[in-house]
Amino acid sequence: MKFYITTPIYYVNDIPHIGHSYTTIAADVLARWKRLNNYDVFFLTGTDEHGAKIAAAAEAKGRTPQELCDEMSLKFKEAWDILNISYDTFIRTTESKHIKSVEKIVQTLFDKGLIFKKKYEGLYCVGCERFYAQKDLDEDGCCAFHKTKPVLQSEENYFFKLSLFQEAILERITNSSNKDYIEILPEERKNEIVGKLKLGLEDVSFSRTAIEWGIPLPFDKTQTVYVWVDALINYITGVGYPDDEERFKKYWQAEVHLMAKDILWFHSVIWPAILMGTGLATPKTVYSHGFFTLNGNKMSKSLGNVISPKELADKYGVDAARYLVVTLIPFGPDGDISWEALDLKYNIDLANNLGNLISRTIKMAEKYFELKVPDTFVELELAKKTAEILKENFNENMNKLLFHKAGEALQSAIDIVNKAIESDAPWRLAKTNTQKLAKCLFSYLQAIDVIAIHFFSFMPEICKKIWKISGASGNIEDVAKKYFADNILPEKGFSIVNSTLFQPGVLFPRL
Ligand code: ME8
Repeated sequence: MKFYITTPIYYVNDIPHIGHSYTTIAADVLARWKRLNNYDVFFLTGTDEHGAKIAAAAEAKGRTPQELCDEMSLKFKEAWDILNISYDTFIRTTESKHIKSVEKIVQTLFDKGLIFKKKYEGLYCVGCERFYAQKDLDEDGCCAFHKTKPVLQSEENYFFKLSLFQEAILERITNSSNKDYIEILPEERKNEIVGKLKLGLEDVSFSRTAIEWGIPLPFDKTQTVYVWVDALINYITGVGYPDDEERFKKYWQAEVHLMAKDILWFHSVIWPAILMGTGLATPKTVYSHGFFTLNGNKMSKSLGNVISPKELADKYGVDAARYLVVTLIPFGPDGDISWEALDLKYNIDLANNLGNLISRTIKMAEKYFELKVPDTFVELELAKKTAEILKENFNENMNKLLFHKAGEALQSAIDIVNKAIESDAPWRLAKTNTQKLAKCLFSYLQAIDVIAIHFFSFMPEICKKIWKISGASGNIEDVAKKYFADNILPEKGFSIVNSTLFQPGVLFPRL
């Protein structure tokens, strides 16, 4: 089965920060989880490079827009390399294949009579790259996301007959038995979208006359395609539209479009309408997580409180940073984060809980078994118990993108093994019952492997190391794929008896 997941494509006027990292890590964790579950995954991310905002940012830096795009898209790529993001394609909207894709969609809509010319006057927020009605602004007349006043713009533009799709979109997002059902999650955000949709849909401007930095309309080169239309189409270009028919047929529609709530409207209303107008399938799920603040403040370059992916990786290590960022606050609602909260979670979950489990198990092997996997009766009770709790509390939460809950399940699995060690009291068994001691060590190693298999999507490189500790055979990804397909532990556990335990060093140095 295939699974197509996307992140938003990020604007290149900003440097990659923890907000972009949050969505991208979440998408990566899900992509890796689905791969382990034997899905044929396609994972797309990239950069959004046209529009007034980018042109203005380039001008402010004395660069051409293309120079800025080249430089900044590289910064996003570097950030995703640092965070070990396993995307299949990184798309840029200035690529010729994307331009071709946009031209084809816009021309199709035009040919179908869904695009018409109209004079329009409205309040435009450059930060959001969209028009607002007065009623959508706060009491000072500012947009909620940028706290700036949109400016009055008057143009003759090409409009898309969005209003024609109101009923059809409402049907698709509210009727779960419709074969083209679009699931919008979380539920509360879906309700907001439904409420707004019921108030009516106005036709929307799809082109700009004053903005040169964009893709010219194929049927009127004096205007450029509205940047949001250009951007949304990336999701089909990324899987081969229009030239690579085979790939497109295989991967489109998207199983999950992931983003924050700021851009949910575009993804759950405008994008489906474009697709329906063109005659293409709509996405299956549109998932918007919350917006987070840093110590109660909005993150911004001017406040100087932006956390970069590199800072995160330097402080905690790449894998720990990935786990912490995506599990710190519940996935869905808004939340507040801080270095203090990240440090605390690092110490509790990783340095103390997981780190301690690993180091005490290795010490035990070293002290009593010359660092060898004991050759003993296979003892899998503890591994089975660990697997059971994960099956109940981890898998479903991962599939529902409730990463914080999946993280809790991992921690309780680790707790079970740590508690088993305490109640077995190996230091006492060493004096009284060395056979049982051998069985105990063997069983801890198998349980640790079960944990590593489940932790893998969050911390791939660390889990590869953990996998080696117990002398487990094969590579962790292949074994995990088999484990999730068969849903059963290998008869003799994962370790090869008598192999020497790998010592990974301190995995999570205490802060
Ligand atoms: O909107 N909390 O790009 P963008 C959580 N180019 N998520 C955050 C965040 C925060 N504080 N800050 C950023 C655009 N994000 C368009 C998208 S898609 C066809 C076009 C994440 O660079 C979150 O995913 O402004 C949010 O939706 C996205 O960055 C906005 O990125």
